[in-house]
Amino acid sequence: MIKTACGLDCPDACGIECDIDSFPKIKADKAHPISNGALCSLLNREIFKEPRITTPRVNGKEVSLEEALDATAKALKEKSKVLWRGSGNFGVMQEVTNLLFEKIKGTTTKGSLCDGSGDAGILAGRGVNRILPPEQIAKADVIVIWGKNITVTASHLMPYIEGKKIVVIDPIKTAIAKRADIFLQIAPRSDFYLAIMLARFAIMGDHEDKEYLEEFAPEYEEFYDFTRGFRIKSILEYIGVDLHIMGELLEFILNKKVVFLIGNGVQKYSTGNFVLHAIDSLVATLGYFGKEGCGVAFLGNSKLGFNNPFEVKGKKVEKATTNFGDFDTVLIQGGNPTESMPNSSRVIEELKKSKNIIYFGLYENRTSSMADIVIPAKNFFEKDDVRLSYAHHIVSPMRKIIESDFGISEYEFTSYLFQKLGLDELKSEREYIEFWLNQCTKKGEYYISPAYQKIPYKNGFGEGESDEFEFIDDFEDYFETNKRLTKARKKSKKEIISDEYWLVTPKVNNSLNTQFKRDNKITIHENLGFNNGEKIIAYSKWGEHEFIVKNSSSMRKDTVLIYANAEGVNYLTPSIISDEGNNACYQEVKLKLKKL
Ligand SMILES: Nc1nc2c(c(=O)[nH]1)N[C@H]1C(S)=C(S)[C@@H](COP(=O)(O)OP(=O)(O)OC[C@H]3O[C@@H](n4cnc5c(=O)[nH]c(N)nc54)[C@H](O)[C@@H]3O)O[C@H]1N2
Ligand SMILES: Nc1nc2c(c(=O)[nH]1)N[C@H]1C(S)=C(S)[C@@H](COP(=O)(O)OP(=O)(O)OC[C@H]3O[C@@H](n4cnc5c(=O)[nH]c(N)nc54)[C@H](O)[C@@H]3O)O[C@H]1N2
Ligand code: SF4
Ligand SMILES: [Mo]
Repeated sequence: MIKTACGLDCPDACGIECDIDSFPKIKADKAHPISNGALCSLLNREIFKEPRITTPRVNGKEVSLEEALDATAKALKEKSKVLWRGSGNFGVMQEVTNLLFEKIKGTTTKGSLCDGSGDAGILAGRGVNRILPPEQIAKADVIVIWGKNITVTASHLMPYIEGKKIVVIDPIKTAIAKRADIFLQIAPRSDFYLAIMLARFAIMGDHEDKEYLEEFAPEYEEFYDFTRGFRIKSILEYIGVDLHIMGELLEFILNKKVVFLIGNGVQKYSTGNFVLHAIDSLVATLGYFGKEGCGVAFLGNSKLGFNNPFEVKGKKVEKATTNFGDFDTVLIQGGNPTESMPNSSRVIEELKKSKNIIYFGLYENRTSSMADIVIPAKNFFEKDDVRLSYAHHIVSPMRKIIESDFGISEYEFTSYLFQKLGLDELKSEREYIEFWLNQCTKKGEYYISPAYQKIPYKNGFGEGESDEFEFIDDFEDYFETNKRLTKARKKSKKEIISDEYWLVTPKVNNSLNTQFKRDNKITIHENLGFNNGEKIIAYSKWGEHEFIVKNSSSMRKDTVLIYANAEGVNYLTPSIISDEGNNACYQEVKLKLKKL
């Protein structure tokens, strides 16, 4: 029996037990503090059903691995080259290819398709983005699940919230919303205002934690002034809630142990950083940082506290809006940018301009179909690695379970190209893996991240825990009608245009981003006049695509849902970057729908 961990980009980072003789039958590692006895359907089923790329290709012709790698070496000698890495595998050894790009003076990327704006908002307030340990979630009385589809995207957190009072804030009536004590089905992209209003009402009612604030966040009066710069009535209308429910919600979370589980949903906007900063400012006002059973759990920084041997300097371009056409050679590793990046038609046009597209991955997809060179990768059962998590502090060795007779690991790939291009020797794979693990503490058979703190922010904020919390004091938003919501700006009567719909694009059960099962559905409010199963065109100023209608009573009338794995969804999304954090803004768009 060998223990390893799931490498998919998922916060749970479950432990796995494998018996080499019965592989691919695998089991959850029952002793692992997070996997609590069960894996999800992706590991139980989907991953083993998915056809792999087994043979390398150059210009459409099947070749040997050596020929494909030699063609890669030649392409990497071009003047300009970029490495665009996705998050198909969350192991730390994915990043070893950075060392290659450093040596050949290539470009890498900065920013994120995922959580960059939220992270920036957290850094603005707390100075450092620490993970709230799940055991603190377990000690809370009330859990506020805010823009996080926990039953789908972090199912192993479910036991931690069992039996607690639940508040859900989401434009969609999700499975967890159906079980919530309070559910606010707010308008998409209104979370900033909700957080600001809650903080304002809390201070108005004298509910701020003065003792805490004096010590850890003394600028709270300025923050109160900031919250008063927004118009209550028009904001509540915009969010789609009334005063009564705001009062009820506040009552529900006062003087208790409260954990806020914040998901990606709130920050897929240009203003995503402001949203997390506003939520954190609300939480600080209530004195809910640094206390047992309290705090905010967003997607944490899994590499916090580690020395990363793969961190390189050099030129970097925005990951979410990379202009592939600026480069002679594009190496795409562990990602599917023609489908996962926003504004697909732009991405495809840009890629067409590049001379050499190299795709290094496991599965065929639209990106592999465009590639000049295709290199099959090994999956995480076929190579050694180390798995960190963005939701807890367990660090798991990922162990090679089977010897695969095709494909190449990222370490072997880098090592081959180092040799071929006459670069210095790499350290051995084992040395890198040990370097990561040796930075951890050991607890029984598991490793714990060096960033682990039982109660984060207990002694204060910032890296050295000696800083104060910085409240939000600034907000800029140029999208849509939001301008009318600040007092300083002219009031306009313009209402939200009724035949334009907010797009929400959450994750779904049987896929992991664009890996595994895909669909082409659009879920809409049942009274919009479309029939179940009907084909429609959804379009935005960025592009259009055809989808199949699914009517649902879980939707708001002003919102449509297309899952993040849906084929074509990113033809509709904008290639813009968040105000801070260099993040993609998938939901900063309104759609129109037309019958076919
Ligand atoms: N509309 C919309 N789009 C979104 C999102 C959204 O919410 N809405 N979410 C965004 C988010 S949060 C994320 S994280 C991104 C993810 O987007 P990407 O990072 O592009 O990830 P995937 O689409 O899952 O593609 C991963 C690919 O990695 C390859 N792969 C898997 N394992 C390995 C390995 O071990 N080695 C190598 N070399 N390759 C491997 C597989 O072939 C797979 O096709 O998508 C973003 N796209
Ligand atoms: N099964 C499965 N699990 C996954 C993934 C997957 O593809 N499949 N992907 C993994 C990855 S890469 C990531 S980043 C995480 C992300 O996991 P989550 O953080 O849960 O993110 P999402 O699923 O994108 O969206 C979460 C919720 O936000 C809501 N939402 C959308 N817009 C808004 C808004 O404006 N305000 C509010 N309050 N809510 C809003 C959506 O309706 C949805 O319920 O999941 C990971 N886990
Ligand atoms: S995808 Fe997530 S929930 Fe499923 S086995 Fe992997 S880590 Fe666990
Ligand atoms: Mo993500």
